[in-house]
Amino acid sequence: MVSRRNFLGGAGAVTAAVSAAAVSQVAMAALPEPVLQDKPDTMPPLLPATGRPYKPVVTLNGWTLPWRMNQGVKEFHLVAEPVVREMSPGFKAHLWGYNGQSPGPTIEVVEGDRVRIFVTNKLPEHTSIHWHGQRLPNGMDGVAGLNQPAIPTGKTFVYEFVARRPGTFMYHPHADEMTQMAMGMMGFWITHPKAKHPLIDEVDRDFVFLLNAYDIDPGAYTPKIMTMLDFNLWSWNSRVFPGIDTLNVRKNDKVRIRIGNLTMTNHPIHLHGHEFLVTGTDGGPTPRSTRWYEVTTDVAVGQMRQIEFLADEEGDWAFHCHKSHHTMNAMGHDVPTMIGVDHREVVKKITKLVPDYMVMAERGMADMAEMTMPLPDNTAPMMSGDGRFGSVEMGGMFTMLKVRKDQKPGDYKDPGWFKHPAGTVAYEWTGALAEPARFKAESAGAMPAKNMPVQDIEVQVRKPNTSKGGHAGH
Ligand SMILES: [Cu+2]
Repeated sequence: MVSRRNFLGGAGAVTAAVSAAAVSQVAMAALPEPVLQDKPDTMPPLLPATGRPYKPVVTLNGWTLPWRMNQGVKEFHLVAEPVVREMSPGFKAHLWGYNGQSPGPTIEVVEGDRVRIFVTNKLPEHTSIHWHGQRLPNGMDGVAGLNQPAIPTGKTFVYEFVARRPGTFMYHPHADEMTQMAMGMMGFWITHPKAKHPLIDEVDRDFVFLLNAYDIDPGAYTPKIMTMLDFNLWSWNSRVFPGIDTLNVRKNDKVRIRIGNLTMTNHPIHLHGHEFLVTGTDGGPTPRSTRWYEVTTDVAVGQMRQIEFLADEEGDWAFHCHKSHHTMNAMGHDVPTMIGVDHREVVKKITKLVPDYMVMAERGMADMAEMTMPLPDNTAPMMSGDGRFGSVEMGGMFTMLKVRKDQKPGDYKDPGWFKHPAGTVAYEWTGALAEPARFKAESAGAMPAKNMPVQDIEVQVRKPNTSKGGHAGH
């Protein structure tokens, strides 16, 4: 749950000693109390108690930062600090983040709000925050050395600007950026429209999450910050499947999902069972004439894509990155493809030398999901997660959209597995199998093959193995 921690040391004692009337003045002159989150749960939407009204978003496995109003200014307090993030059940990573978590909390404001953000640096090195996509004074843009001096360890800087245009933005350091983003420092920023906007529709559910990636060796806790492409943990809001919460909606809800990419490669995000429109980018809402239906949209590096659809098909629908290596968790991928290789003779020989020798993946990799081979401590299984019918054989950037007609409006709880109506699940054919017709058709082509070899040639396919432990080039 959200907790409050006093970073000001003796300030609490000071305010207790002065009169009640003076307390609020003293408190308003001080920093807003930083609010911290110690759990990776998806928190319910934070309804605005002060300031102008808006319909809040829900951050997947995250939360929205509370604020205080100070003479018409919306004040937030971000604390950059080392955090322990549970990336999936049983797997904790030592990251850097904001206010107890990585990513940091989502900041939600309204178009036209004057915003003041206090940033306290509790990291072992300097930092800064860049407000990706915002219109603001140049000196508030957060590039250390260019727009401001970096925030030294132990110091607090203040950013202040008016949220000029509605949209979806991100925040992240612009000081030792490679290290600090590889360690998980990032967050989302939503500026809601101040009035009905011709290009921004009202929706029933509004989800947000960031795409991020880490390279953490199995059994280790801290990301390797020098990695450029060979990441082994592909995460949404610093969570990997089965640690990513499901997106639970009511049938016929209009749903918006805002996805920002702060990894170093692109991610084609794919939704099953529905078609969506891309209704916004970091640049703002897209003109209606530019919208067309998709089931996959590529979110490139440093981009935000906002998708919208009508959730009118009940069920548990997969929602994932379409790069198949991004729906797996850490493992050495330095494994040659063994599909179709008959190991029986060679295994007999090897077992004489290495009694424990185990053949991996000669029928594919599906066995890996059920393999009981012990993993090092603090390691997410490469692919796991049980569905209603068995292992889903996934990891990384994968979760589900759960559409239910009896989900209550505003209820974000997981409804459990979908109960399929009778006769609507793929089933085994148990009748006689007819001989495939294609053999008879083969020679009847309009363009008969010429110069074919007299004998059939058999080819053994073996995937090239270009790097050590590699996701090279992904
Ligand atoms: Cu991906």
